[in-house]
Amino acid sequence: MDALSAFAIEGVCTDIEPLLRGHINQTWISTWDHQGQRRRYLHQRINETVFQRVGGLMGNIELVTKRLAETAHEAGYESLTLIPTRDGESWCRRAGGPWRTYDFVEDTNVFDRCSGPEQAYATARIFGWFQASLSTLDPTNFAETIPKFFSPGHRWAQFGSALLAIESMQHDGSEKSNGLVARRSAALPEIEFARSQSWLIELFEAHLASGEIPSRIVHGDTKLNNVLFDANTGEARCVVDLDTCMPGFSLYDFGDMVRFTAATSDEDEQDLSLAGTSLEVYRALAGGFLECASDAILPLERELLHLAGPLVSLVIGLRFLTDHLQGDVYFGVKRANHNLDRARVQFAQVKHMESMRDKMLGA
Ligand code: GN1
Ligand code: MG
Repeated sequence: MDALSAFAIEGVCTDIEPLLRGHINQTWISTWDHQGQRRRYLHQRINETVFQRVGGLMGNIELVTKRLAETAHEAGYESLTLIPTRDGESWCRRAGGPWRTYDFVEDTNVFDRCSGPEQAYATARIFGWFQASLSTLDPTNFAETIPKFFSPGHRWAQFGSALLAIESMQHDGSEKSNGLVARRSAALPEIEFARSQSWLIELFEAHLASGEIPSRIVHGDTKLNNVLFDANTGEARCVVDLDTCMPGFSLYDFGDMVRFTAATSDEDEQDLSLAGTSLEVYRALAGGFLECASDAILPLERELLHLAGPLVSLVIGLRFLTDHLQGDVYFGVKRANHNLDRARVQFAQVKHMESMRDKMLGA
């Protein structure tokens, strides 16, 4: 792989293997031998359809990794280290697109499902530390690499546009149009459910528009599997996937953590009787996050904490549903109706959280 030679790595490359994770970028791990020492690196080809401003994206990551390197040691964590190119840049363009390289963090485990409150607490603490560390950075120095990425109103508008597009292609008779019309008919219950939840979008939009919920640098993808846990001690060690670090709002990070880590099923589970949210895990997440990020949380945000999980499940569910209605143009899919299945799980979580709102409020 020609791209690897662009990075300032010493030694001889002895192995390259793909790492099949994530919905967006392509990742490989390489092994190098340098004077008898073995070292590994993580290389990513950045998806330019999703990240159209790679310079801005990598500029954000440079700011974030620099700041985290200053605070990680004292907090007992590690941060990701970018390996520069031989020209001293943080990324390069080679055949096939833009590339970057990180030092590989050895001896860690990644989990797609949370083992219980203890692991949830550790996850919330590391993401809380992450956010508190970045809270002193000026959001105006960061690029918005995917426009309106965190805006609930924008996600709502994209959903509406997908429905309108299907409406307008209804009678053109092409195979593609017929397929999308059929998708809409089959997804009517989900479309109706989404509409019934518009109040949640409006509530957050109003607070964001008035500035009562401030703009902050967030992680933007606080899934449990974006935390590396030490293989020996089981402790949370390092936050990865810095692609969506950009101006957003604190409660998005908390809500995304609830959406994924407190989920009682896989994100693409087809048996909806398994989908839902664990109250016990939710409580552990709220406790850990408030302990570590509290300096960065305003009283209003504290008041809205219990609605952050439902909001982000709804927004991500809308994104999956919108992608399904557009013919799977954004998220990678591995089977028919994959995005619809994902949307259903998110909406089941919204429903479940709605049914235990009082308990979440008291957490
Ligand atoms: C995408 O590719 P991955 O798994 O890191 C998406 C997130 C979603 C997530 C849902 C840039 O993240 O916003 O929450 O899927 N990333 C982007 O699993 O859209
Ligand atoms: Mg991600």
